[in-house]
Amino acid sequence: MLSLIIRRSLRADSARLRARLLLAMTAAGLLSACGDGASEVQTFVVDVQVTLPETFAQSAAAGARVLLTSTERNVTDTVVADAQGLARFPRVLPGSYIIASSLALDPDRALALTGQRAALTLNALDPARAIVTAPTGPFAQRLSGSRLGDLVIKEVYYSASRTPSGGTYFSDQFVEIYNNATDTVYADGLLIADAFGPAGQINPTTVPTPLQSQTGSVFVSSIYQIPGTGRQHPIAPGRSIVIAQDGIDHRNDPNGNPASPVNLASADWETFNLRPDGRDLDSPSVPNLTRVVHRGGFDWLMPVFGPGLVIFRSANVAALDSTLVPGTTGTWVTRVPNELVVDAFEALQNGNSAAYKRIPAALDAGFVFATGTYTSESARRRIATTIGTRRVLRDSNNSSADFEILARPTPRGFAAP
Ligand SMILES: [Ca+2]
Ligand SMILES: [Ca+2]
Repeated sequence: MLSLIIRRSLRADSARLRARLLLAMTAAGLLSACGDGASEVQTFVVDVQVTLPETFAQSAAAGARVLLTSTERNVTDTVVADAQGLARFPRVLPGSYIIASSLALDPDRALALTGQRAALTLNALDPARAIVTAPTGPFAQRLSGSRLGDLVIKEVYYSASRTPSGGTYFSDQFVEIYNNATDTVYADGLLIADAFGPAGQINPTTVPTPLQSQTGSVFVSSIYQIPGTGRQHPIAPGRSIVIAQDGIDHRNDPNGNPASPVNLASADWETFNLRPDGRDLDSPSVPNLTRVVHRGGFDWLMPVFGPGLVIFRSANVAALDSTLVPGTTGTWVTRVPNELVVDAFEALQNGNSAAYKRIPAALDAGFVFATGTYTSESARRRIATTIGTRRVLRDSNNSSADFEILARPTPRGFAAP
């Protein structure tokens, strides 16, 4: 019967391929004489063990589709992996194969495995696997795959601090960006910007931004960018980067505030606004973000009443539209279309400030607020679940639900320093 299978499969092949296969079988010493004079060839049991990415909650890729394709015969067999992620091909002819696996996760299964409710397709490929002797064990296939845009704003310390004598100090503000995905994400080129508009009824004449009605875009004042050529600044799953306004130990630096809650001397980046008067401090130990557009203060200052922030990507940030804010004579903003936004965060002055929202609801349906200004409070994204040691942060595109206000910031961590 086996020889029949061989003959049938060879019939359609060219004489050259047939010669190659027979040569391979001879070399492997696999030919044996048959009673009718035809040759019978040995076949192998081939097992493929499919596993999920290392950062997932389980290892076995149950239900993965495994495709074994003969490169000589251009024939594909498909087997669905069992509950242990094992796919067994019972009769494999000697030859060269492509082994490919795929697994489509629906939102519920993705949630259980990754902590995020979003459909996901995983893949693995072994493009050239020679099988000329009986395998001694299963061939391993490790699936990989990730959604795009899995960087999230993890923490925003905007309220700033009081000095021991009761003065105000805001150079210790920072933003932390976290890789909420299951694969490494590169920060290269990531853009960060602050939404234009007041955070609430700061004074009796304050009105919400007139750009609120344009819900398809975020209108931003200053834009800074993480440098890099594409793969220079990896962020591993469950890790983060800290962007300081000034990358110094604010508690001990002569320019700092002994009552500041943070040491940012080991921040990953700082915003540096080069000015003729040198008023912004350039910490030598912390690399500077690229200043794309700077409108406003002597540094990239977040409103202590509450900022709206976006992180976004654009292949050509210089080409984004700038527009004059209606009702002003010289206030310019840059329009960032919603579809470029990777994540958004909004804090407003207090619980009655909803009318002042600057971030469109499609990107962030809520807002968070501190008890006041210069309180050292920090807004941090809540933890949705923990898989292994990796925290998966809540991301429902609603800062009201996703963030909580902490009494003290927790840069690059989850415990107070
Ligand atoms: Ca700075
Ligand atoms: Ca610096």
